[in-house]
Amino acid sequence: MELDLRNGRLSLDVPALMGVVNVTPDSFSDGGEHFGTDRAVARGIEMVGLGARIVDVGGESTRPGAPPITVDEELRRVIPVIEQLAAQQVIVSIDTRRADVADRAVQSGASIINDVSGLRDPAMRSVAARHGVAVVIMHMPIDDPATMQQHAVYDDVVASVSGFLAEQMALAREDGVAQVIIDPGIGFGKTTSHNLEILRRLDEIVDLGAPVMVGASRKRFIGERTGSPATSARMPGTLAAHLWAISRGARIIRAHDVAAHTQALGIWQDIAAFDAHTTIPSGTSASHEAVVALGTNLGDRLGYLRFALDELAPVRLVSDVYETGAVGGPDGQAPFLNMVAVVDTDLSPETFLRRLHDIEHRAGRQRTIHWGPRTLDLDLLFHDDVRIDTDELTVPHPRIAERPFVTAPLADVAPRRVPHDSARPGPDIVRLGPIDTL
Ligand code: HH2
Repeated sequence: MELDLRNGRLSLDVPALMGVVNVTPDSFSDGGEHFGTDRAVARGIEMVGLGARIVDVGGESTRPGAPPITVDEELRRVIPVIEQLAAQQVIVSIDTRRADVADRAVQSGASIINDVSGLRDPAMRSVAARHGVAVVIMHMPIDDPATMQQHAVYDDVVASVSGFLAEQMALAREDGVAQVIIDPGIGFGKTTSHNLEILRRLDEIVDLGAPVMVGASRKRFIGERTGSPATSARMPGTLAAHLWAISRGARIIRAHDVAAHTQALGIWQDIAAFDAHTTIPSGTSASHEAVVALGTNLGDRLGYLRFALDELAPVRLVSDVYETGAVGGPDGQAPFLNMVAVVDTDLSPETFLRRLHDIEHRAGRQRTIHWGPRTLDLDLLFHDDVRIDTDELTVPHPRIAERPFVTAPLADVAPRRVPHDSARPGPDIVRLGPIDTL
């Protein structure tokens, strides 16, 4: 499962974290913390560093009782933040109920529209269709946060929510919206019992077929069940709700506490990967996405590349092959062949790295001359979006931006991962074409 976004593909094979940046003075969860453009941008960038793959930017609080704001005020809050985050290759979603705000936000670089009113407004559907962006359709019983709690009355809350989401999905598709994410709207016009029931039966919403997003972060039902009124004290309950949701098939988690979620999801993932027969629900996979750079300048260079790709299988994507002048090392080295592969693996970054070394070894590489000629060099560029900096391993690979022989093939298979400050490829980098044609 993946989203095809304007700034690259976002795989949902591994559940994705969406970090929340409310550019508001009054949100129930983090009101005032990120108010002001600079603070909001800095928090968004920080969240990406901590493992968020999407940053959700909102300018209007949906808390019951929050004072309404004008479209101009909402634009003034969110647009500069979106522009600056998008300029740094961050995948941004705009959390708004207003088509005009969504339109401007997408023009400023947002690639997902998160509409808590569930795309009820036809103008919102037409903005999404016109720009070809993904949308989050969220359930709330009426499009009015001020009175939604008075409408928390259902015969069967899961049936009502699923029915609404199915209808809105159908309308969205009729109107040409390309990609839809669905969200049951935890806490929106729902009592504590409703929220618990929705989470318990989340698989019924997953069965609708679209990627499911869940946002239970710091919400009131957690405070109510745990007797911890302060929103900032609700993280443990939030993690429990979100891990439950993932094990029921949720693919996107909207959260304020990104570092804690990255750790929790990582461990969930590790456990799931160890025994694929027990904890992984159907329709999900334990796979990680590893991005590997390949290089060779000695002997049967194409043969070594083919050997490596066979060993790395299953390989999801391969770049073209590039011939590149040697950088560093002794003078007069032969040119390299370089490529980049995106690989599915259940292994942790450390174990995967050992596997790369083993493949290099079996390709006859002698680690004698530093930066000297080599039959096969395999570098781990990325492992999902984790960040590791130990003596043995640094991911993302620290020298990607300064190596055009890496960024040129990387752009073929994972353009969103190319650092924005990368050196430009020069004339000594020649695209030879797909490996099957060489
Ligand atoms: N929850 C909130 C806001 N937007 N969007 C989706 N798709 N799903 C959610 O569960 C969701 C959402 C409420 O949380 P927060 O943004 O922290 O508060 P506020 O609306 O007061 O700004």
